[in-house]
Formats: sequence, structure tokens, C-alpha cells
Amino acid sequence: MDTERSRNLFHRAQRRIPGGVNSPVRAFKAVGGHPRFIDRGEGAYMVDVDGHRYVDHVMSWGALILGHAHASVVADLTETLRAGTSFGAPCPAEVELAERICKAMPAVQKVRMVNSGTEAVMSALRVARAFTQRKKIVKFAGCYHGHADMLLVEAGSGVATLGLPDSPGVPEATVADTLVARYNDADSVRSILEAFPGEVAAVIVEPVAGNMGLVLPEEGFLEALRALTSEHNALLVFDEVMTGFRVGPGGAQGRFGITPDMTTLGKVIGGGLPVGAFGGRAEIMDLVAPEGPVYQAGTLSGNPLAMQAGLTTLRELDEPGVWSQLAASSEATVEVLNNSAREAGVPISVSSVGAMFGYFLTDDAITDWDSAAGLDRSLFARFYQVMLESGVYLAPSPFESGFVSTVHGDAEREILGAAADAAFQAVASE
Ligand code: KE4
Repeated sequence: MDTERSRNLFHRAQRRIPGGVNSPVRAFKAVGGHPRFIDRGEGAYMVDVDGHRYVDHVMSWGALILGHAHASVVADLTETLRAGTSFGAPCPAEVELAERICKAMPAVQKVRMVNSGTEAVMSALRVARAFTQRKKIVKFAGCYHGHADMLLVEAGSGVATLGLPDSPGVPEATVADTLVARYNDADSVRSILEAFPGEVAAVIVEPVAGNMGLVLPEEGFLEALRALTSEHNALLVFDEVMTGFRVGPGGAQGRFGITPDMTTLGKVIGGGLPVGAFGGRAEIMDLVAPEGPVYQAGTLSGNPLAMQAGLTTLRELDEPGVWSQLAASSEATVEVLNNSAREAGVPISVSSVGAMFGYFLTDDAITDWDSAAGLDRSLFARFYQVMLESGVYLAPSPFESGFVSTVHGDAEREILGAAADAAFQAVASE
């Protein structure tokens, strides 16, 4: 596959951008070779600058649930753009999007828009600390909640991909109040809460973990977190940046019937434009300035373009049958991977939930970071490269999830199947 233009662009980029990318996981460090520079997205596809077309299962890390350049999103954004890009003042779309989010997730009585998931999480935890007047935060090894200092502790996603234990530049004092539990192990949370009575402000969790590969919550795990946090007067924060409007119309909280105290969102609610949001019970959110004393602000928060892209996306998701179609699509996608790997004799375990899916190239059960960390990274890299050469663009890390959109269909699964056959045969024959 001739990728000269991408290679040259990457060489140029590395002179002026750290690692040649604006977000580490894109650099292909975990899979070798060089990233593909993308010229355009078309529905379920991306086309790189060398003209190669790929079925895209990254979809801007989950944001593009309608696929690339969806006609309605482009049309509505174009119209919005003609009225300007940003006002630095309230606009009607912010109100409508807030109302939509609160209707979809009744646990969110009030919501504040921000510009990234990181910003949403750091803001939510500031409010949680203010509301409880406590300092400690519990997170789970392998979960990723953005790059705010206090959360760069045993994080998943790009931190895990690069094998970074944590990050230089984060003062000890900043993470001294961040405690780490084990995903799918409620006892590890109970132990922390009992060891620090009255000190834990919040337990933050990815209700479906998407940043150590896709790891589903085991039966009773989320319910146990709800009970434990209530018992200890700590807030339960669902980080739904990835799962919100991805695993179902009410997010993971709707799917699993759990009422968190706070929720963070991103990705889908911005339709591919920069966005994040944090929300929760009104009594908690009324602490946020200017209603209350907890300061949080943002120049472009709630800007008309991101709000419109999010609104149009959520409106399209209201179409009858969309969610069952999305679930069927991700189930069919992992069935293709599973069948192809089995045919080649390559171990694989697959899962899907709503419009997201995961696969691990092992028969071992992956239930937490300890089990995910042992994955064979070189096997993944070899598999990845053949998939890419065969026209399928997957997340370039075993510690990520896969995403489908409303425009992934049989034709795309045909391409996926052919690519998977080539990739699994290749790794099996080594
Ligand atoms: P951003 O700051 O990247 O918008 O969101 C941070 C974040 C927070 N919470 C969860 C559950 C997330 O998955 C993320 C970001 N997801 C990664 C993909 N695993 C973003 C991709 C990247 O870092 O380039």
C-alpha cells in the first residue's frame, strides 16, 4: 500500500507537533508504521491522503454515530455557520440540547456544557468535592477519564497504550487523593471506603469500560457501587463520555437502571465537534458558578456549532428502530471477527453493547486492567497492520473499543470479513 503522502506529512508534522499528532493514541506507537493522514470521511468510510479508502470503526473515537459527513449534520451546520461561529453569549441551541440530555437521562437534572470530556470530568469532580466537602476520589485501574492531573493514575486508553505508569509533571500532592480500585471488584471499593471513612468525595467509573478494550460490568457490579457510595455518602459519578448516547438512548445508566449522582458526557452529544458536559442532581449542580461558588467557565462552551451538530445527531437517533439497528450492527460486526478468527484458529473473545464493540485476541476472560494488561501487543500489532492494509481502520491500540454507526451495513461487513480472513490467516501462519 503506497502511503507516501501520509509518510511525508507525518515527517513534517513531527518537526512541529509533539509526536506528529495532536493526541498520542493516533501516532500508531502500539501498532508500528505511521499514521494515515485523512483527507475526508464519507459515511462509514475514511479516505486518506494517498487515496486509500477504509471502513472506519473508530468514528472519531465514538463521536460519529451517524457516520462521517451525515447529510443532516452538514446541512444544519452549514446553516448555523452562516449566522456565525461563536457568540460568547447564550444561544437557543444550548437550551434545547440541555433539555434533550436531561430528558434522556433523568438523573441529570441540570447540565453544564464544556469543550471536552477531560474538562467535563475535572469539573464534575471539583463539584463533587465541593458538595461533599471531601477530597478523595476513587477511580478504577484501566479506566480513562481524560488527562486532568488528578486522574492520570493507572489510566487506560492512550496512557495504557504507551505503557506510561502515569505522567511526569503531575505533582505527588495532586494524585495523593486519587485512590485506585479494581474494575468488577466491588470489594476493592468497599475496602477503600472503609479505610478512609468520611473522606471519599466520589467514585468515578466508566459504567461500560471502553479504555482497556471493551470490558463489560459484571452482574451486580454497578449496583454494588451505587449501594456502597450511598452507604458512605460519596457521590457515584458515571463517566459516560464514551457510553452516553452510544450504548443506548439513555446511556449506560438507562441500560443498567442505575441512577448516578453525576454524569459526564462528550463525543456523540457534539456530533464530531469539540464538546463535553457534566450534570447531575440540581442540588449538586446549583453549586456551579454563577448559581453557586464552584467556579467553572469556558470561552467556547455551548458554542452554536457544536450544539447544532449535537442536536441534529440526537434528533436523528430519535428515529424509530435506530437503536435496535445499531445493536444488530455491532453484534454482526463482532460475529464476523469471531467467525474469521475461529476459522483461522486464532483465539479471540468478542463483545458488544449498543453501538460499541470490543475484541481481545485471547480466549482468556478480560474483566479488569490486570487481565487486559497481559494482552499480546505484538500479536495485536500484526493483526492491525493487515486489517489496515486490507481497508479496515480500527483503533490503533488493544486498549480501545470499536464503534459502528447508522451507516455501517452488509457491504462494510463484507469488507471487514475479507480483511479479517487475511489478517487472522496471516497471524496464524506465523
Ligand atoms: P476528551 O478529553 O478526549 O474529549 O475525553 C476524555 C475521555 C473521558 N472519559 C472517557 C470515558 C473517554 O473515553 C475519554 C476519551 N476517549 C479517548 C478514546 N478512548 C479519546 C481518544 C484520544 O485520547 O485521542
